[in-house]
Amino acid sequence: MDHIERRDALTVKEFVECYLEANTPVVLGPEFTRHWAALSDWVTSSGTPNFARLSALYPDDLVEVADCDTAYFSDHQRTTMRLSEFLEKWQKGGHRLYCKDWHFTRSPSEFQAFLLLPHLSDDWLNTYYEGVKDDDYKFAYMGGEGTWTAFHEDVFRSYSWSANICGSKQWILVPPEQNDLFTDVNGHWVHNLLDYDQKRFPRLHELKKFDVVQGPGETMFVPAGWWHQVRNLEDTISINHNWANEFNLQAMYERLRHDLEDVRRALSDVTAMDGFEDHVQVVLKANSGMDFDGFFAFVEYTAKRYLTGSLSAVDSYFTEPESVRRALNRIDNVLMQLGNEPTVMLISGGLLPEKISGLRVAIKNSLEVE
Ligand SMILES: O=C(O)CCC(=O)C(=O)O
Ligand SMILES: [Fe+2]
Repeated sequence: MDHIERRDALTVKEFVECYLEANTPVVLGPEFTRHWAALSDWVTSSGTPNFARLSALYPDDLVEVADCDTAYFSDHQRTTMRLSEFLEKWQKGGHRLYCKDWHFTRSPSEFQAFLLLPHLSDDWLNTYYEGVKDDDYKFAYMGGEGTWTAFHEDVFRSYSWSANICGSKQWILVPPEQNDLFTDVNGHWVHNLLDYDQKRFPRLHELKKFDVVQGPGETMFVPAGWWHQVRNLEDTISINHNWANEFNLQAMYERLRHDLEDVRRALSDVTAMDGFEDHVQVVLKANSGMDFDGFFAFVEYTAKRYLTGSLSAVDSYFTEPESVRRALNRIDNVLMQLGNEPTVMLISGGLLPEKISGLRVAIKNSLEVE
């Protein structure tokens, strides 16, 4: 692969085979989002943000705003304010303020800004978080020229998709398995690929990476484990989701296993304490947003949706018998690995192994019937 492909037309099956299975980025052309209400409603006829309309639609939404000139650990310093206040500051200019991770679909506004593309509809992560935790990974981002997101990998090794409502973004996308090149001796990764200390990251110039400019209406698909850095080239609004499904479930699990080892290493001087393994799980949840119990709950919720046929919100490709079998087999495979993980016997009062084997029996029965 020597460049990131752009596709103007693509069936769901093609998307699955060429990009999801292959864990390869792609930019979907503006045709895919042409009917989205946000493209006409959040934007003026000249293609700039419609500040008045946004303020009127979402008057009291609270948003997190990053100051892109002030680094804060691996992110930028953030404050919370009303959306209308952010929009005023943005119009005034002066600071590189970036409204990030705005959960606009949870706003009291009923406005239907977008329609989930069928290609991106097999979303286990948001289905679980919305169904069980009254939360989601569905966001809008808004900021002027020069606002940017530091180099990172997405939460839980999820996918992301990000569609520009107006404006354009420069993406630097880095294929997996290159962490050694961008991590310093203390295990900290580089903040800005375009401006860094060569002594701290002496091999960073060897990094294989892709540079892509994403225009208005285009949607970027970011595969699992691809690190990225993003910069707005003009006043830009985007809608994005983190999401996951059978194609990155294994990657999610491996990520959690890897994080578990990191926590265990960090706590190695208290290994002998009572309840050590449960303690590791508490720290894992604080660091990574999920522990093993949580991962099992996510997998169990998803498996039960398949077993009870509750898949109504997804494109029909994903509910074909072959797709369902594939998903259940992948779930079963990860459950097998989870069940073989020694820590699983020692945490959560020892209840997980039985739950895992019960679910595996239900999956096996269902696969045999079909
Ligand atoms: O648009 C941005 O600034 C960041 C987007 C991002 O990191 C993502 O969609 O995963
Ligand atoms: Fe990201």
